[in-house]
Amino acid sequence: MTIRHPAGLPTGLAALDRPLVMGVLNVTPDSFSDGGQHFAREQAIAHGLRMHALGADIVDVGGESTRPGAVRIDLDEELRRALPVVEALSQAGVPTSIDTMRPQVARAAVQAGACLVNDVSGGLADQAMPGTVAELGVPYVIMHWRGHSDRMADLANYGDVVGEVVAELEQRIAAATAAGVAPESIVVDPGLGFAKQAEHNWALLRALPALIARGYPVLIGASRKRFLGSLLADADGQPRPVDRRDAATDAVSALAAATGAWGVRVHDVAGSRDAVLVGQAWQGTAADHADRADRIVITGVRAIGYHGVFEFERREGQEFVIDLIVHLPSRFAATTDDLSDTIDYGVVAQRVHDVITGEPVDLIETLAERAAAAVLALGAARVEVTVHKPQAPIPVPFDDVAVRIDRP
Ligand code: PMM
Repeated sequence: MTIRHPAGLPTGLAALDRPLVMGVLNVTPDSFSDGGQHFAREQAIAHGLRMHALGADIVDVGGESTRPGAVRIDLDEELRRALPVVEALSQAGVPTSIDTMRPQVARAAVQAGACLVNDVSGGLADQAMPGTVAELGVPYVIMHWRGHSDRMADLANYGDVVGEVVAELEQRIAAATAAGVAPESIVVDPGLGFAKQAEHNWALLRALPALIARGYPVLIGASRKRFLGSLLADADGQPRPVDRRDAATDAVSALAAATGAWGVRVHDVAGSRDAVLVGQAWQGTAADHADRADRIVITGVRAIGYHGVFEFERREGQEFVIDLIVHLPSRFAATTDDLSDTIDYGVVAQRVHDVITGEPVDLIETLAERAAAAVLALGAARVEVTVHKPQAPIPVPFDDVAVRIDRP
């Protein structure tokens, strides 16, 4: 089961083979769920450490509230709130991300130890953000966003919410890559609750397989949001209070993990940590997702080789034929039309041809293993190799004999 992590993630996190749990740490007086609770610096640091101990893989530090209706704070205030917390947690060995729309905050936070930039505006709030992230070389979460919190309720107008959100995310991805962000370092987030009504959030969650299938790691931020409160409304129609939405959040985390999400951004870290493991075990969809990878198929790469256990095989040689299914690590080339985003099939065929004509071995298993290693070395995520030996010394009539392997 493989999770595709964004490039640039610290090795400790990139080694995880399960969806990541990102703990929410709002160093704000007014965020909708935890606003005010961790506003004092020492409290915020203590809460970050606690979330890490409970299983947060990353603690997402934000100094500016994005709750519906929130008004912006100035740059200095955002820096004053977020930076010391990022710095203290990073020094304590807790991986942190910075939740900001401002490139200046992103830069200072990464310099203080943050390992990822979470930009809820996906680069729309400040055009300098993607270029800054490109320079910083850290993963970049591009969230779907239409405007600042004071006006986002008015922007929740969609004909086809899934189509529009995906198209708008693609535009932000294009802007980010044009500014130098590596496509491999991008994570996308549908931005639940940001210029979205409850029905829009549910439509996006139902469409999660399609979003994941576009090839970018996907982050989901449903935690304690209003659409869960209205789903769980009481008999009088009163929404479930914010502090009693964690079980519903955990359910979203499990389902997101089962669908193949890269990570969940949550307040209740312990619950979601369990939930993502359940979701992953339930479906094994990371493997399904890998099964949907784009592939290059090459059949019939042939050459004379001198492989075999018999002396005459080593002396006279015979034809070996190799078929390949090369699973690509991403689907980028299908969108970018750029050869550098895929593996050149001419190079693949040449390397495999070289294996056939190369150093003799006894077994076609060994030949298949060498061909697989050569293809994996070109950056394939997985390769299926079939080596045929149609003139093998088999003492009865036969059409073909072959060995098929699947690596890694
Ligand atoms: N939601 C909030 C803030 N930052 N970042 C990402 N990537 N995705 C989200 O859904 C998201 C976010 C707002 O809610 P909060 O009060 O939980 O921080």
